[in-house]
Amino acid sequence: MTKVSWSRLMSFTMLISVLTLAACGNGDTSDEESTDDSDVETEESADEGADESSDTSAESEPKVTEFEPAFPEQTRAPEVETEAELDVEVVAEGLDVSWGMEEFDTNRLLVTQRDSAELLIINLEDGSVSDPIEGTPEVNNEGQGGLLDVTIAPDFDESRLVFMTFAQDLEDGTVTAVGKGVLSEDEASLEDFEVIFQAEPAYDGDLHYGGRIIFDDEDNLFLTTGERSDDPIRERAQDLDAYLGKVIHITQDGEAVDTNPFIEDEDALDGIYSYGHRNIQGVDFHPETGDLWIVEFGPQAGDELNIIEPGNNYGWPIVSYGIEYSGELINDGISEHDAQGFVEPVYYWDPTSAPSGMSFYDNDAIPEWENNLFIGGLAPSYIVRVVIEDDLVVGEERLLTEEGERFRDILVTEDGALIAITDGGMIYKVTAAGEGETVEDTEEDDVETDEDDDAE
Ligand SMILES: [Ca+2]
Repeated sequence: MTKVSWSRLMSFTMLISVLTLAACGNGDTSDEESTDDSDVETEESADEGADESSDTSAESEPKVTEFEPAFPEQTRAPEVETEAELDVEVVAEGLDVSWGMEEFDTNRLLVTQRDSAELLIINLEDGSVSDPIEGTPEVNNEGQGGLLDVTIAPDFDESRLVFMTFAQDLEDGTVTAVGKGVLSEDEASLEDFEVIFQAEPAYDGDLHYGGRIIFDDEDNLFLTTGERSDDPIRERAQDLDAYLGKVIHITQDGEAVDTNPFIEDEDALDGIYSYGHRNIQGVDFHPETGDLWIVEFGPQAGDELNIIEPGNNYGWPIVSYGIEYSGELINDGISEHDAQGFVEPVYYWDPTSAPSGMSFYDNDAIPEWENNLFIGGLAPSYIVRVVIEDDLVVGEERLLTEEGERFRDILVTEDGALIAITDGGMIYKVTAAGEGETVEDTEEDDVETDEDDDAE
C-alpha cells in the first residue's frame, strides 16, 4: 500500500512539474519545429534531484507526465548492470552525422552521412574510411532530412544490391524515399541507382521522416516512416490512404507485399503493415521470437517500444504516454490504449530517452547480452540496453553515458561487437575485454566501472 501512496505523491509531484514546465515552456514551444531534432529541449526539463524511488530504476530523472503504466513492466524497469568487463574503442571519428549502417563484408561497414548524403566504407579492423561512394541519390538535407538508412540485399554476394532511404524533394514537398543501386566491384560507385518507393503524400516540412529499413526472411523490406510532425499533418498517421506514420512492407521493387493486411481494402494503401506511429527510428527482429520490434519517438516523454503485428493501430496521435512540448496534454491526455482499440506499447520512457537506431544482440560473444536489445539515445546521450523476457522488459541499463554523443544507430557485427555511430561523427566499438584489438582506447570505461574514478 506504500506503493499507492507513493504513486499519488509522484502524481502530485509530477503535476507540479508539468505545471512548472507549462509555465516555463513558452519561449521554447516551437523548438521541435525549428531545431534539428525533436528531442533537444527535453534536456532542460528536469533540474531537481532524483527521487529516492529511482534507486531501482535505470531512470534517475523524475517523470514529466502524470500517466501511470498499464502494467508494471511497461516503464522504468529495474536497473541492471553488465557484469562482463568491456572494451570501448573509437574506431573512427571526425565524420558527419552518421545515420545508418550495415556490415556488408566481415568487419566492414557501409555508413551513411546524413547531411552530405555520402555513403562511406568503414573498416573496423584498421579504422580506415573510404572516399565517398559515387552515385548516391540527391537528397533534401534540411532539418532531419538527408541520406538516412542503408542495408544490403539478402543475396548481396551475387546481386551487390544496396538499399537506402533518404528525404527526397517532390513537387509538393518532401517524402521518405527508398532506392537501390548496385555496388561496383571496386566499391567506388553505386550503379543504376533507382527510387523504388516514395512514402506519399509529400509534405512541405523537414521533420519526422522515420526512414529505417530491414529485410525480412522472405527477402522483402520493412520501411518505417514518420508522421511529419506538424499538427494537423500528423493526424495522417491514422489514415490508411497515407504512408505517414506507418510500418510499410514492400518488395525489392517497391511493390506492396501480397500478404499485407490491407490488400483487400480498396480505401487503404496496399503497402501499409501497421499504423498510428509517430516517428519510428529503430527496427529489428527479435532473435528468438522472430517478431518485428520498433522504437518510436514520443512527443515530450512517451517514447515507445512496440511489437508490430499486421493491421494493428498503435494509437498516435490519439493516445500517448507523452505530452506536447508546450506541456499541454495530447487529445485530453488519453493514455488507455486498449480501451480505445489501440495497441499498448511494450515499454515506454518518461522522461524521454530519445530513441534512435536499435539492434538485438543476436550473438554469444557476450553471453549475458544474448537477445538483449540495444537502442541509441540522442538526448540524453547514451546507449540503452533492454533485457526482455516473454515480451516484457525486465531490466534496463545505460551505457556510454559519459561520452556526450548522440547515438544514432546500433549494429551487432558477425563477431559480436556492438557498433554505435553518432551525430558527432564517431564510430564506437564495444567488445568483451580482451576480445578486440584496440584502435584507440577511450578515456573511460564507464560502462562497467563506478563513476567515482574519473576525477583527474
Ligand atoms: Ca503508441
